Amino acid sequence: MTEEEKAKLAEKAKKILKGNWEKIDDQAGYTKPSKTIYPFQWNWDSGFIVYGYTHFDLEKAVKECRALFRGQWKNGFLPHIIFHKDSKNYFPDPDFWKTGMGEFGEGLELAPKGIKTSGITQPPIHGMSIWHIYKAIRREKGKVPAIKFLKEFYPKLLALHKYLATKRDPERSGLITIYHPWESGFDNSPRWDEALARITPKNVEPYERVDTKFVDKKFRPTDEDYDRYIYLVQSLRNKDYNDDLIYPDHEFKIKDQVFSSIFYASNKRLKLMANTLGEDTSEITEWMNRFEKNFRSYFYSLDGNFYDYDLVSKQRIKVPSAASLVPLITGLLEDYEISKFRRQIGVHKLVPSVDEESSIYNPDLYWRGPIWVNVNWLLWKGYLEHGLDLNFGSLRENIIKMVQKEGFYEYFSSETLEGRGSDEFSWTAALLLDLIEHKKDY
Ligand code: 9WN
Repeated sequence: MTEEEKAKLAEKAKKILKGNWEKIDDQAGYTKPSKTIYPFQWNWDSGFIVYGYTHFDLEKAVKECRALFRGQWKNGFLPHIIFHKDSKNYFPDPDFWKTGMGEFGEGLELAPKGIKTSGITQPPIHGMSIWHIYKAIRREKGKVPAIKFLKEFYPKLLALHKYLATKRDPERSGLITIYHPWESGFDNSPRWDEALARITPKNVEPYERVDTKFVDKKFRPTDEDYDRYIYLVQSLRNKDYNDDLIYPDHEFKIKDQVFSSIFYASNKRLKLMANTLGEDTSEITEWMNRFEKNFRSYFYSLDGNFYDYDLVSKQRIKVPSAASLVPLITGLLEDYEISKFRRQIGVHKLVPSVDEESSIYNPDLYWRGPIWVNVNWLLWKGYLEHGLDLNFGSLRENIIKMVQKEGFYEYFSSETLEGRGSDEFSWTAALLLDLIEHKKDY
């Protein structure tokens, strides 16, 4: 690809981010993942999106984080959606989540006042992304503004990590428990099939899906999936999103290897932030030690692959998927594991969300086979985390080529590479920019 072609592609990416931007006030704003199907601020999308802004509009990167953390709850929990503005184009909407209303109508104590949010979270990538923004501010504007930025966000991040390390890990394993497939970010991944099949949705309120108005139903989760998604939200809502009430008998409780690996990678940066600010690092070190001690005993199977661990069935979920490669992001893997991962890369030399040889693989269906840019970017980051070269495994080059040819889609058919889901998708644009303009984080 010529420099001129790269520049042209980068311009397109910036244009998409600008088009999906929503100003809130002079201090904050956010980027809708997509103009049509996802009209609010999403948690892990924002983490990916700010990587893009660091390459051309640092102020927006900061404003995006500010908007996101305005939705943070008093216990540190960071919701997966922040509904800054109204829109009829999404279900479940704030009226369904009812995070502002406790059982006795007094309002949920923990939820922030005056801002509507969902009641579940998403992979905590913000230690990574906030450290990345800090480095960019330091490079471009100097030490003083960079430290000011860290001082604003470090306490918020620490509160989020403390919440995860306690309420979502009462076992003190260093691995994080999710309550809902949406918390994984890999919604209808076959990783969750068995756990969902055990659940019989009861008393599901009548609801109407909106997603299928924008994207062909055959590329989205099924109605049976949605019934379970909604049932699980109702179960959490019935307990006022109170972890102490939820944890003992919630029906979907999984130690997610992607979520936990991202948590570890974020803790690495959180520790660097603490050192930079002269803060105590003992708690963060403890969370990292727990992960290092336990991630293999929970996730690593004798067949040589990493899998999620189901706390209800007390078994590893042996589904061959891209998630098994994401522990790369921790930087803790051995050389032989990295070479094994390379052999699992698909026909287009990009990693499909489910292994191509598996009987459940579907090249076009959402998280059940298509190629996602964020997942491949995470794996590329994982290579860098192990000190490998920027172009190792050609992932970087192949993601760029795919987007240049097919467009900035939400996901891509892993058979034909054709774009699927929403077009002008924000994280595809942002991560493409990051791949093109890459600068070292450390
Ligand atoms: C539910 C916004 C989000 C992503 C998720 C992706 C999809 C939502 C949905 O879109 O999930 O959170 O309605 O399908 O699976 O990873 O954060 O882009």
